[in-house]
Amino acid sequence: MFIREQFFQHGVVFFRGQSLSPEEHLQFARRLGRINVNRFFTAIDGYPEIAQVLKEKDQKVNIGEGFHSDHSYDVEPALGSVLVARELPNNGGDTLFVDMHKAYETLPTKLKSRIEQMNAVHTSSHVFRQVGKLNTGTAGLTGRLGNSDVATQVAVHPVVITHPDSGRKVLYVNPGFTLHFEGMTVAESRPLLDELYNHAVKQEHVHRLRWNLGTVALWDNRAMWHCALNDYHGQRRLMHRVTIEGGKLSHLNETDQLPSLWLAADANEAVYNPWDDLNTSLRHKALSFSEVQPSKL
Ligand SMILES: O=C(O)CCC(=O)C(=O)O
Ligand SMILES: [Fe+2]
Repeated sequence: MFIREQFFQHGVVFFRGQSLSPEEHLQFARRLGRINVNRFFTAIDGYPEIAQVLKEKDQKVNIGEGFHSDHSYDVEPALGSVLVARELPNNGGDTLFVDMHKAYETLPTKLKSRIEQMNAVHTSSHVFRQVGKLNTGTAGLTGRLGNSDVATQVAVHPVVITHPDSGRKVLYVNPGFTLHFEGMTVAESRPLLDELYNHAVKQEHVHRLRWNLGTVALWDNRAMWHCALNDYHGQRRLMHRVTIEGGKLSHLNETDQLPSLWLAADANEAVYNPWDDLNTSLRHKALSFSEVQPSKL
């Protein structure tokens, strides 16, 4: 289908002025693959396959404020998601997308060859196990994210993947879920990860989506990062998300080795913080550049 081609070419596709019912939302997503039921997100009433992405008026924390690729901690990361805007603040609440195919393409040749054979370890625990701790009443994530006890996923993926559908090379590390390079500690991995992340958020790789009611975004998790701006305190924002199952990105996770054995000695102390210096500066850098409009159908 035409949309599929555009989707794999651009990594993200936006549709304006839609009025999808929850059933139509699911039907559209099913055209691209099987539905993934998210372990951590609260579902909307009556639709276990539709995750609610919500920030209430009196809440300060939103979902997805740091740049990330959903599900990179899975051995078979999700293909992508279809997000529908149901209730929006009067201003703010945009979503940024970073084209990781372009980020790879524009890396200096020396850096490309340095990372070509490297692998990276991705986990869910350093992100979602904290949700319990953040559940400090309405200001936290109570009722929105849960199940922190099943945040045990560990996966190792090549730093440069060949995209299973487009066949193009993509830089596949992200500030949310990538913990360290294989064979290096979290601390040792920091400088190179930071260098790659700072390169990724350059002007020519960033798209900014200003939502309207009924806007639908379809993004490819293997080819894009995204980040939900949290600049609308005091207003409600409600999105519905349907996620589509993906597949393996390499043969790396097929060994008999227990996933936990990939983990570096300092992996358990790692705690994700979307407001730390790195994540804050990546957002600022991307924002100062983000007037580039995404391709539209
Ligand atoms: O609310 C958004 O714009 C995106 C939030 C997010 O990270 C997600 O739905 O995966
Ligand atoms: Fe996300």
